[in-house]
Amino acid sequence: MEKIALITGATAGIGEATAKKFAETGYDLIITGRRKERLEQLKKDLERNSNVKVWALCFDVRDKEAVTKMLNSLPDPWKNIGVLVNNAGLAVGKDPIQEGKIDDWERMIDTNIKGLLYITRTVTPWMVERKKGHIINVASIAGKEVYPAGNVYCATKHAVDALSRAIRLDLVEHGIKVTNIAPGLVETEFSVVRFKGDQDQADKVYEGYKPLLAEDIADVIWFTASRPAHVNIADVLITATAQANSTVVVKND
Ligand code: NDP
Ligand code: 8X3
Repeated sequence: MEKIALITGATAGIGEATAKKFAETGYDLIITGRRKERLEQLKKDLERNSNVKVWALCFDVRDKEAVTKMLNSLPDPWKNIGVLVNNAGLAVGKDPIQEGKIDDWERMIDTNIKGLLYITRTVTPWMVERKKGHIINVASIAGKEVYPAGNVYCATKHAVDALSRAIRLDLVEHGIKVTNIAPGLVETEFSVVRFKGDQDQADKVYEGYKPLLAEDIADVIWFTASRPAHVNIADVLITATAQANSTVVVKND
């Protein structure tokens, strides 16, 4: 196997689009997520359409033991991961701090920060050993700025942004690249998850302008991964043309 990418959160949105993009360009893939049926279907589709090998691992990134056990269960050739895309993540709720639900906060902290760390801690020693690899963290514009009622989600993405910079410092001497990807508003299942299944509330986030699509971010992730060995793209902020920052979006209505 020449090129292997591990993509977390590949059952939907940006992760799924990234898996498709990498498969089209000849990467064998390790895809992860909690929804087993979607993972298995994606594995079948990728193998059929792109003639690559796909390993599907179903686990919750918040489960430290599961992360370690599942990744360590990979056969040795599959541990030669060239690109790790730390994408699994979510927002839950959008409440001012005094009304915030502590369970929501814990889900975001456990998924977006701790989950990313569990994955990274398991995979990086394999990269260090080979003196080669690329870690791509999907952070957010919410890791650059804050917005009203974004409090804990923004804090988790600021943590991802800080980790991208810190991990780069730790791994530079081992020849490992680290890229931080900071998307603005992307129409995926993100808002349905954030608003706990309320599709109408989710739809309103993307009304009146053309939001980014998951494929737009997948293209950028792939671009950063496909640069020559001596080039590292450290940080990319991507928004819809209608979005100027976290709080200014020009809508037609
Ligand atoms: P989606 O909800 O469409 O996809 C999220 C993915 O993360 C799913 O595959 C989901 O898989 C996985 N995931 C969530 N929680 C867990 C968990 N505990 N364990 C394992 N996998 C998990 O959202 P997006 O594609 O939009 O989000 C992907 C990343 O992009 C996130 O980190 C998000 O914060 C970030 N982002 C999104 C933006 C947007 O506007 N959409 C903008 C900026 C950043 P499953 O449910 O099967 O476990
Ligand atoms: C997702 C984008 O603006 O909803 O990270 O926080 S935003």
